[in-house]
Amino acid sequence: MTKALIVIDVQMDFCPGGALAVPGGDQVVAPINAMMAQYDAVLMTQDWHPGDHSSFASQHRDAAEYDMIEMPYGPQVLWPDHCVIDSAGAQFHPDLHLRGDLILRKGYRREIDSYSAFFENDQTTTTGLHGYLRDRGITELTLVGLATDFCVAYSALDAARLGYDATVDLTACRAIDLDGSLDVALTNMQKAGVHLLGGQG
Ligand code: VGL
Ligand code: ZN
Repeated sequence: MTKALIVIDVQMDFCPGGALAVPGGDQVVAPINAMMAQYDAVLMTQDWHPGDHSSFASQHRDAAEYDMIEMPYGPQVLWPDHCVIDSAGAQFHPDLHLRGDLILRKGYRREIDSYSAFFENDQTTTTGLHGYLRDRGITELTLVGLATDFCVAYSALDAARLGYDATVDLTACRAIDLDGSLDVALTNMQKAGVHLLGGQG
């Protein structure tokens, strides 16, 4: 059994003071650093959007931040501008150990958002991560990072659907919790057979 730690979006814009700050987002850094040595591989995702990304409320007339709109590929939350390519907010938290085997960037196409590390939000366009993990014989995944109810949950649900033994360690995750989205995400992950460790810190 080869196991990987997948560290989701531990970036400055998701930490306190950032453009899309997740409450307590910076508190995941220390536990994640401490976990790394227990894994055969450590992978990191980096939310990485062009400045005119279609998930930004600023790109839509008559729309406000956190509105839900219908995109050609399905419903999409409109976010504050965040994780713009090469900006300070897109950088990893400076204390995060970059003992990464792979950094996977996602959300870099203007037309489509990508919460999951495996598929963009149309749920069919692949990021290539499944092939990478298969090639390396990695079958067991632990997911941690930001945010529990968006990029962590979407990644974990796809991992379970693809047949990985998937665990989310909630002690090293923090949530945005938009209109009950955390409860929905936890329920969906439980139903999909994702193992949930620890409580929400
Ligand atoms: C995320 C909203 C927009 C996340 C990324 O990392 O959970 N959430 N982009
Ligand atoms: Zn994003």
